[in-house]
Amino acid sequence: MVTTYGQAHGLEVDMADLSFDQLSDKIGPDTRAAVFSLYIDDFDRGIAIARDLKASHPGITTFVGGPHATMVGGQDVLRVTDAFDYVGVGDCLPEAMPIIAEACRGRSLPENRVITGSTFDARMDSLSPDYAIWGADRYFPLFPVEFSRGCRQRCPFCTDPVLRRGLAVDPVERTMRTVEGLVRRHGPICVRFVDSSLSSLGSDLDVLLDALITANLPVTWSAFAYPHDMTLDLASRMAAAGCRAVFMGIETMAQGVRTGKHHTKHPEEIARSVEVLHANGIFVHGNFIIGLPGETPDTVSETLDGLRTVQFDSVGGGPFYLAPGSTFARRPSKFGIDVFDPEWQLRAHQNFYEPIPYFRTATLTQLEMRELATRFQKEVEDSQLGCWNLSDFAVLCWLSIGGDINDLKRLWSARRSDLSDDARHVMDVLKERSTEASSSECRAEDFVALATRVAHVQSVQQSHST
Ligand code: B12
Ligand code: SF4
Repeated sequence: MVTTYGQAHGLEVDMADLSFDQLSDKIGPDTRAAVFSLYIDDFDRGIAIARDLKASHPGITTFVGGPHATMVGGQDVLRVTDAFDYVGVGDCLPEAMPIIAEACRGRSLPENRVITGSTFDARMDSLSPDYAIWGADRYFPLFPVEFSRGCRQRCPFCTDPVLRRGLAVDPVERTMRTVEGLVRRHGPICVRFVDSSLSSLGSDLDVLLDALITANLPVTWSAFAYPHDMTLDLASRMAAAGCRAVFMGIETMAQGVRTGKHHTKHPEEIARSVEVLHANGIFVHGNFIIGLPGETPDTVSETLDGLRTVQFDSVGGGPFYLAPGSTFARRPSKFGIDVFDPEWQLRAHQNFYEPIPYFRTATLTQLEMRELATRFQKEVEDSQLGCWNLSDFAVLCWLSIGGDINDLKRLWSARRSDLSDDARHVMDVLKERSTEASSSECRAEDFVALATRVAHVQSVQQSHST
């Protein structure tokens, strides 16, 4: 969306995906602005890159926006760092892009360094995303598409319902135009619907599914889904419309753990939803959070026992962390959460990977949550309760190059030492264990070509062995 707005303002835009690209390759003598779109997990790295850039190119104006800046708030981002000249909060591109354009044209800029949108109510952008900036050499032919913004559910650990108030749904014709345009340009494609909970969109989703089924496009897709929504009829229409994988936030299978999710009170919904999805050939990743209020070592065991009765294709997750802006963060004491560091929200991005304890629940410290999360992963792997953390995103990457899901599941769970060098490298990158794909010797298109060869070899080997 940032590049779409930039181009619509007549700017010459180049995009650096820092998983693969070097920012230095994108900075030229005429570069006037660098615009960062960051999440919590890459906020620290974004700050470091922006700071280096400002030191080496003092004439460049830096901007930051995205969900983390929105949740922390503009003034607080400016307290955290001086690496950014301007901070965009919320869905503010219509307001921010004229200022970015002024910076590019070397004109004077406003004194107020925080740019906010006209509303925090959920709204779709008036411009449709322009994917043309992505060449065929970008990465897998997998495209993010937004059909809605906001979330109908209100899980207290999550910031999706807080990022935007309410829910906005794109007109189905516009989403279909986006998908049809991608197919015209790229042929068969994979689409990752980025909606917070696509399955919760009720009649709007029905209309989209009908349109996809009628159009019968060569599109394979995945999405976030909510177990309570999942009926046999919905699963079969999703499959008919091209869905091959879903990501379901289960969080826990134990009673008494605070998720705010319907299926925690009605655990039978979990098995039922996996069953109807499997009956329609849809891959199911179940995601878990270890340490939500009410969690104890016994509830983790209860979840593991539950997992022995429900066959997820993939199980993933990690320790609970208090997220800036979430309902838990707004009223911690109501949920028995004790916060030790009054300024924790300013340090949340630094605490993402190596947390210095900043809170605890009534039942667990953060250290205990991490230990339990490690135990959880080990037990899932040792007892083969599903592939560990094989999300729908990796599944779509694999499908997009003609791979077979069962081959991927086998490679994913194999011992590293049993894999060929090529297969090991591909798995490491898909598992985000390796950043080698980002080295200058390995371009995105080379990595995709390697993954395609590995997928092909697997399917040949499988057909020989059967
Ligand atoms: C789809 C999705 C994913 C997908 C795809 C991610 C991807 N990289 O494409 C997957 C499943 C892979 C994923 C992974 C993760 N995600 Co995620 N994800 C989402 C989700 C549901 C939608 C994101 C999206 O594409 N929205 C549509 C775009 C257009 O909106 P947007 O990015 O917010 O941008 C708008 C504004 O922010 C603004 N804007 C954006 N950039 C800029 C820049 C400037 C300068 C300006 C002015 C404005 C601006 O303009 C846009 C509107 O036009 C959001 C929740 C949500 N509903 O937004 C969570 C969300 C963004 N994810 C989140 C997290 C934590 C993660 C992970 C770190 C989880 C983990 N523990 O590993 C990883 C990190 C992945 C990564 N770094 O790439 C958090 C971020 C919280 C935070 N404080 O940053 C969110 C909010 C969910 C949550 N409640 O926890 N995610
Ligand atoms: S966890 Fe999922 S369903 Fe719950 S509020 Fe967040 S996005 Fe919505």
